[in-house]
Amino acid sequence: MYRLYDYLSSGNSYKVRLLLSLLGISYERIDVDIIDGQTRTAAFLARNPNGRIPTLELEDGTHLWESNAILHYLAEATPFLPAHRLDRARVLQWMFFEQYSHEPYIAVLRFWHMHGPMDKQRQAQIEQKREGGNAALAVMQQHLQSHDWFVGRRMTIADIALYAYTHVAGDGGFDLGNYPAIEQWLARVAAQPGYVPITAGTD
Ligand SMILES: N[C@@H](CCC(=O)N[C@@H](CS)C(=O)NCC(=O)O)C(=O)O
Repeated sequence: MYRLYDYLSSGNSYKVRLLLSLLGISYERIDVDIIDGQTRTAAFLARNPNGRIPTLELEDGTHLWESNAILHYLAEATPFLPAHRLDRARVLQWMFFEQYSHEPYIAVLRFWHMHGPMDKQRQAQIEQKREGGNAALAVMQQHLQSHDWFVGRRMTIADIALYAYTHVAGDGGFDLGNYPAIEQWLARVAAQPGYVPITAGTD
């Protein structure tokens, strides 16, 4: 059975929980308190030298980390990863976009709002984070005005990667009311059989 090193409010971890649930795969969830530094212990660093969740322990005891790499691994040979070469590359395109142009703004602002402290150094970066996040949301809005999904005609791991922090962007002060096509896409994702909310683990 897979073992997921996890933290419930983490969107990166939620990507993995959501795909496992959509695929109907059961797993063991190990809670790692990222606020308490549990990702930086020697025992955890032996599993992931980068000291972050999500980290997935495979059935042979080896570990895989980086949320989007884990999604790619789990989605192999399922409808969540297209077979066609260009579609697969487009899935990666949106997943790289998520990590470089979306998550560093939207997830980081959410984390600062939720966990503080909002010190002077963070205050100085808020506007730049807000601009970056809104730029990413505008790119998504533009795509979703003429497409139901990010790649092809069904939900893929590109949608899961982008859904995780977009649906809770309001926690970081973003107004999704400015992005109606995104709101409609969020509802499509939430209507999928097997969908679980971000706060739902297996325990
Ligand atoms: N690029 C990584 C980011 C992972 C990440 O930033 N994880 C955070 C929680 S969302 C974490 O483990 N933070 C604890 C720490 O840095 O010690 C991924 O997509 O998995």
